[in-house]
Amino acid sequence: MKRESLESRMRSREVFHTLRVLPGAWVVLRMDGRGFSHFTEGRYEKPFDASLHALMVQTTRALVEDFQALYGYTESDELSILLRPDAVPFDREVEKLVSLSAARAAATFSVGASTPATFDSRVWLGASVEDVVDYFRWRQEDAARCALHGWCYWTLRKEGMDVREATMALHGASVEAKHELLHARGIHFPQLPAWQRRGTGVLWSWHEKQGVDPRSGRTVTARRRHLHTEEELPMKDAYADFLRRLMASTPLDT
Ligand SMILES: Nc1nc2c(ncn2[C@@H]2O[C@H](COP(=O)(O)OP(=O)(O)OP(=O)(O)O)[C@@H](O)[C@H]2O)c(=O)[nH]1
Ligand SMILES: [Mg+2]
Repeated sequence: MKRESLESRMRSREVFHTLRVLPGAWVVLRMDGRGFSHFTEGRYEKPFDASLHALMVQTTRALVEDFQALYGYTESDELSILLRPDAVPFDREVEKLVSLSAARAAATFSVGASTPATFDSRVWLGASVEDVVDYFRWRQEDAARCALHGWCYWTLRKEGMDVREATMALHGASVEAKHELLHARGIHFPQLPAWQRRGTGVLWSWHEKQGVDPRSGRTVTARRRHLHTEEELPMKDAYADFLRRLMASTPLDT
């Protein structure tokens, strides 16, 4: 009797454990590297480093696989995975979703980088396909804005400006002025790698595989699913269409 009451009293303090994401909602989990402004210092090329990007892609692929997500997207030190409303694991428990996604991101990244790194994770809920389209367009716009700013800032820093001078020089500068700043130095922003300006997608793709049926000895064709990394994502309206097509696909297509 005493044991039971201790058990239930202690369990009752797990106040967030019953919290679940809404049934029927699209779920995005977004993970972000903790303190990466500092972590990347002296380790990775500024403003962009292909090896850091490769690690983020590897981490995104691991999350898409682990959570059987419909889509993964990464830019800078963050990644998002999209879960279908009817395919949210862990019985939609918020604590499980955020803790296990952050843990998986940190574990995958850290093993790849051979040094400990941590990620936070949060839940975003979408009520409709168009909500989800807006979410991913928002993250892609963030990627584009940060890439342009980062390129300008580090170009000025590498020319000898200190933090304050570079920050002041870019304060209030328009998008056109930033493009011009880079152009004057021979950097054509639209020609920089797409992953830097648009981010990178991870999605499932089907291929056919020929094999021999051991019982009949006949050649058979089987459909196999593999993860595809899309380094040349479309932008704006074309990206919205790409996302709508993805969400309209049946689980068998993806
Ligand atoms: N050197 C380098 N840094 C990068 C690269 N990609 C992202 N970063 C850095 O990662 C940081 C990401 O920004 P935030 O997530 O806002 O900052 P943070 O320091 O991680 O802070 P919290 O996320 O709040 O913990 C920025 O400072 C970027 O400069 C890269 O390819 N190379
Ligand atoms: Mg971060």
